[in-house]
Amino acid sequence: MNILQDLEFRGLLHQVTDQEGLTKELESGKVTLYCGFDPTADSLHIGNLLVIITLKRFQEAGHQPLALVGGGTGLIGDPSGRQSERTLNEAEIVGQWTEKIKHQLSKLLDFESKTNPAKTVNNYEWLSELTVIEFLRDVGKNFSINYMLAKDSVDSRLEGGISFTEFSYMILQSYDFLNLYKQEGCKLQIGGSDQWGNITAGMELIRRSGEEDKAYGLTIPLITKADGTKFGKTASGTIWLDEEKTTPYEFYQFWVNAADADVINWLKYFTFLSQEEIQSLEQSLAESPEKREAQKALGREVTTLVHGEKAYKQAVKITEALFSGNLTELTADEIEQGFKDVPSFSVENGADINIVDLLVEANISPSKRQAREDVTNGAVSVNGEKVLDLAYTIDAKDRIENRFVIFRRGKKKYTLIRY
Ligand code: 383
Repeated sequence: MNILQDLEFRGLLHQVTDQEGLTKELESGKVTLYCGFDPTADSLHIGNLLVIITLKRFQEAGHQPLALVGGGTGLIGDPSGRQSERTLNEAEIVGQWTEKIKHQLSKLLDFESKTNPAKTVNNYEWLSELTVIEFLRDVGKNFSINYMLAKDSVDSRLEGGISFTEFSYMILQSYDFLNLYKQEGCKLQIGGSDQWGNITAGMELIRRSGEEDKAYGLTIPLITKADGTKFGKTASGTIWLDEEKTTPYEFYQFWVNAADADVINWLKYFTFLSQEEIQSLEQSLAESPEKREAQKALGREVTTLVHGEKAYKQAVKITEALFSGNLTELTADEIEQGFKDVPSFSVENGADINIVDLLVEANISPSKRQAREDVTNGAVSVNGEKVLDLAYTIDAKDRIENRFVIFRRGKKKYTLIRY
């Protein structure tokens, strides 16, 4: 199976220019391809992950990926797929985000390969050197306004309004493609379906610049969820690739909670499991959906890819501890991850305190009377152990690594006491 057939099997081929020509090109040797990422935040998120994984698939098939960070374009703002004008971020901030994103990308592709190592490039390097005269005279002359107005990214904004800045964005992305074509022999640009207009504009610029060889474009589909809600967002917000913003445990939870109707597609999209392995998970899903084998495999593969084996194992450990209620094995760091979304109560000085008093003070039980009742009824546990003694004192022995005590009232209501 060649790379395009593999992408097709996975449902990853949305649009491609001259599939036949590209197939020949990919079969006749190493092709250099690129995808760009604008620093619009301090981290990439799972909306970017699919195309990064697609770059990885090309690399595994022997081709050479360039990951472009838009240090220049990030200062301008891509109108593609957006209903309204972006607010510009400070240049200094964009510079910091560029470095962060470059670092994230460098962990996801193989930069050590002897034959086809990945490379990161930053378009600030050449865009910041382009003078306005050159831009208008040499580059802009290749774009007709009519052509630009017909692009979705512009057309869809004509009514609501679009600045000259965002209107010009496609020219910059096109110039990148031309530049990488000349400097790196890069013949293929890939991206999400929102990037089709920008990618084909770049191909047009390369053609008009009288370059001999052809350039190609390929897009992958926008991920839609079976229930119609937006992919990559949960109640607690965007799923980021930065572990400081979304902990590996939360990241794992996102995948493990995939709906039955989505999970097989996501296995195809986001994992390197073979067709056979995916088929057998599909069978397991049909026969014993309650085992959630497909979801667990998805969680394992994607979490390991992004955060590594150790973080994946830790995420499973936290999940199991929370499920069984047996919390004694968890370290303070694991508690921090697993209980991020649980209400917490901070205690300034770690003085010893009676359990009933603490239940009231930390708003776990609404009143002293109720707190007593909760304890006697066996509804309260401390670090996973039921406490029935009204005279019990919470002290150093209960503080996990001197930082946390975990309370549970009833079946599921957790509160984290922080010291
Ligand atoms: C900049 C300069 C280039 C080529 C591409 C770019 C970035 C591009 C863009 N991409 C999105 C982004 O950065 O805005 N103009 O947030 C997203 N991508 C990828 C994929 C996606 C797109 O980073 O569909 C989702 O992740 O293409 O929205 O020379």
